[in-house]
Amino acid sequence: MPQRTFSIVKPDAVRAGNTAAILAEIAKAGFRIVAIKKQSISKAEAEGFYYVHRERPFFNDLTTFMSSGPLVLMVLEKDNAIADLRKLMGATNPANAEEGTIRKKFAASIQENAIHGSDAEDTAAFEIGYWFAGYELL
Ligand code: FUP
Repeated sequence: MPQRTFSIVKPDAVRAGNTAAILAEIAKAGFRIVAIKKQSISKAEAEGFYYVHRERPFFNDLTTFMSSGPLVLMVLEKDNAIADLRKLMGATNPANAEEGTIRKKFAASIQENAIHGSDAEDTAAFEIGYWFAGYELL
């Protein structure tokens, strides 16, 4: 059975005009797009999404950034999707990201780091359900 994961092209990457290039990297790596939508999100929606990080010092800046402009929400599918997307993304801080990863190519900083990907099966299920209704998963 293929696995599903949740991903975001973050506002920095959308603003910089890198959406299509990032989608191309995702397609080249063999992911199927189950659902995709470009929209802006509110600060409150960002806070709910990043609820696990609510006690972290970067929570306010992170949720302000995530609600600063349009982003692209996606559900992606392939065998081993969660781990494979994390590998394709590269390290959270682009300074530590490996050559060839999306963050190495497109991210500017640890906060404005171009892409999100779920880190485990339970977070993927929460994140998919947070942004998409069942009937949108095709
Ligand atoms: P990742 O799973 O690689 O996206 O990283 P984390 O779950 O650790 O962090 C989630 C988001 O919080 C990161 F994408 C960016 C932001 N963050 C900061 O802004 N500063 C930090 O020091 C750590 C994370």
